[in-house]
Amino acid sequence: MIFENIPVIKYEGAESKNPLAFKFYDPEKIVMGKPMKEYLPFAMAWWHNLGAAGTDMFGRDTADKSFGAEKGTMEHAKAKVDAGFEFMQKLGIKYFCFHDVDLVPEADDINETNRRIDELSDYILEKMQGTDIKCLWGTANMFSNPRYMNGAGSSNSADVFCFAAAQIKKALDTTVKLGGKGYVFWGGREGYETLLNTDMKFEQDNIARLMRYAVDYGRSIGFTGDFYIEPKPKEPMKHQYDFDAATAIAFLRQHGLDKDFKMNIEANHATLAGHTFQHDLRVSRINGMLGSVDANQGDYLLGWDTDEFPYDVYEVTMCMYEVIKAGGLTGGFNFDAKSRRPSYTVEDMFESYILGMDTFALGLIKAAKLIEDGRIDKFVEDRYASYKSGIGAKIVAGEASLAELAAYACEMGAPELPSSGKQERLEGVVNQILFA
Ligand code: XLS
Ligand code: CA
Ligand code: CA
Repeated sequence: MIFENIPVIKYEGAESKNPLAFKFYDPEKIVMGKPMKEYLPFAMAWWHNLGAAGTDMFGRDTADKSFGAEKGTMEHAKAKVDAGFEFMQKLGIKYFCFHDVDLVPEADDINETNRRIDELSDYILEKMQGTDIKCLWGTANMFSNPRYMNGAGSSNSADVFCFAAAQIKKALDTTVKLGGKGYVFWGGREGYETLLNTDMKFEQDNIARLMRYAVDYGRSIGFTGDFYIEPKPKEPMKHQYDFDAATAIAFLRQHGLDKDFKMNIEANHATLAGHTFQHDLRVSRINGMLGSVDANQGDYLLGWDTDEFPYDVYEVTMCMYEVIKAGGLTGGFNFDAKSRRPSYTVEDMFESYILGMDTFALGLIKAAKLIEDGRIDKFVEDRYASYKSGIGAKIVAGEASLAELAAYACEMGAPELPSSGKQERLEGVVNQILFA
């Protein structure tokens, strides 16, 4: 046992003051006809939970994530597996997500890296037996190594493009081996620093080519899950091509990739794009492209990707509203989040996940209430009532002509003002649902 002093985390209810207990996440509790755990397929992010130890631009690690082994060795890679499985089992988490190089230390030669990945994924498979833990999605890290300084699919170097292909192939093989439901492309460095040296069209076409090669290969080895784009507007690049959900969806359609891909929406990325989390979820949902969620939050005072554990119940309620309306996720909720640097203890690892899971449980309960209450949905429905009959119905049916609409308007003189948006009333309804 690695986390000897940590018990199995149980639901104790809203009155509990035990930091190592759930206050709201009650996996069997029925919400809108289904147990909570079915609405909330949580996943552990290998890189943050088992890797990130607090290093930032100004200082080194604060947390000890050695798990009793020497970092950079295969023993350490295996210790991370042991720690990860004990962690997930104690919290009742059923999924994990990984990058290739989160699993094993990258070697100088890719053949050796691949051998290590095989050895480690065998070990993970062994660990999976007798548990109901599975892989949610895998991905390849095509942004950390200096070779990717100009991106992977968008690199000016064809050799780097091929290296990326090799990493994707192995990450896909491993995802399939671990029964993964999805495969993620996060843009990483697929963007540019200056247009003075950039052929934007060529780079975007090449990213699509890399994705097409990946889809064809994935399908050929029996991968039936979804590929995901995870939009992000900037960081590390000044401008990233997968700016937001709308941009990524248009890109997929332009390149004929929209049948194989969906969105993996990360809260902190949506807000970096100048949207709310709910906005990017809504854009994905109404386009039938909402696949999975990277569950975290940003800081409204900071302009970068802080990957904080979500505590904002308002934001998460709106997320769950979109998820329920979408009929659930085919993917899950991956906590792409890290404890703050001064929260460096083992207890903090668990308390961070408890916070995130409780926040999503609350969000689910409140979103269900919002829908059952019906006032918001009814208001939106009624707001467009003028399109239900008369000239409005004709417009929607596509049976009018511009000349006919113009004649209608000229006869009318001037339209009345549209009905009030009642924003403040609706905001009050949400507060009432959240706090009454
Ligand atoms: C970085 C991204 C990354 C992806 C997976 O900002 O969130 O961690 O989720 O490559
Ligand atoms: Ca992410
Ligand atoms: Ca992020």
